[in-house]
Amino acid sequence: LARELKINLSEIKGSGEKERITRDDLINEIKNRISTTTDPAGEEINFSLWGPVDHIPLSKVKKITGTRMEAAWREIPQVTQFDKADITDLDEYRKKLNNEKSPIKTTFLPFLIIAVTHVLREFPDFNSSLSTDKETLIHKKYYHIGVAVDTPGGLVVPIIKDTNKKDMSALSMELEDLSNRAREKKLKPEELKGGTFTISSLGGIGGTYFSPIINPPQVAILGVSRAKWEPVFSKTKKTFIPRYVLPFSLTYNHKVVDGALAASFTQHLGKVLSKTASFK
Ligand code: CAO
Repeated sequence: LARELKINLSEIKGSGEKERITRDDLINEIKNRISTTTDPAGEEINFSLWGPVDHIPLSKVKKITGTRMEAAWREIPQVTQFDKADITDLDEYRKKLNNEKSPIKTTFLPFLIIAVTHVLREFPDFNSSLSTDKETLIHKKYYHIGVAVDTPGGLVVPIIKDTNKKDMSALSMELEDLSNRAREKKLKPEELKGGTFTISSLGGIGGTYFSPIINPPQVAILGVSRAKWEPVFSKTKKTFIPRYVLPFSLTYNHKVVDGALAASFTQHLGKVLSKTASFK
């Protein structure tokens, strides 16, 4: 039978006496090959037929995130608006803050949180949720910003509450504390609830633009990539000048927000980030 079906017996592990390959072993192998080539109803594919594999169980966090992301992807009509901010002055200011013997290092995230909170106050639709019957938009009068933190166990999003009431150093300290505890799996359940908007920053790693997925019941999320020096044309100087430019993306629920409003949001965010006065 093996010869007729061109099956190499050395690839089959025998279950019979002294590991002999039985007729049943051969039939099981044939069934396995049929199911892997046709995969009719999402049946498990036997990848080891084509080479060695390892099976690594998904962490609890990865499984929960995966289920939530899958639901968000299926249920929300989401669009991503890409934009850039000139953060040359902001970067100078950040370096100055870090040189002034500040007890804690300031990264870009606290600036982003302040800028986003400022823009959310002017564009309340982005700080909202849809009611379950999808007929009412619930504007939230509080600003609780979730920050995506990459941990060995998977992605965790602790919430910084009342960001409109906190200054740069308070935000820096809270951010450091929350991201450390997220990595040590020491966050309390209530520290992961009640977020009104999320920031996902991959700027420390690299890349130019990505499309983050909305974290329901929120209606928008900001994805931040790595700033780079770029030649920008100056109308007044009539020449290109080097500017430090931050690429960012805003994914929004198109049931709640239209493209024109999303583009206004990102333009406004770009302006806020370009002025150091926004942070003093
Ligand atoms: N452009 C250029 N440099 C940037 C930057 C940006 N947008 N963002 C951060 N950096 C720099 C920082 O300034 C720092 O450099 P210096 O040491 O020279 O100052 C360095 O990159 C590392 O920053 P960081 O990433 O550790 O710090 P952060 O405050 O920006 O971010 C945190 C903290 C918790 C958000 C981050 O560690 C993290 O976990 N990011 C991953 C989030 C994620 O996985 N999102 C994807 C979700 S979808 O799967």
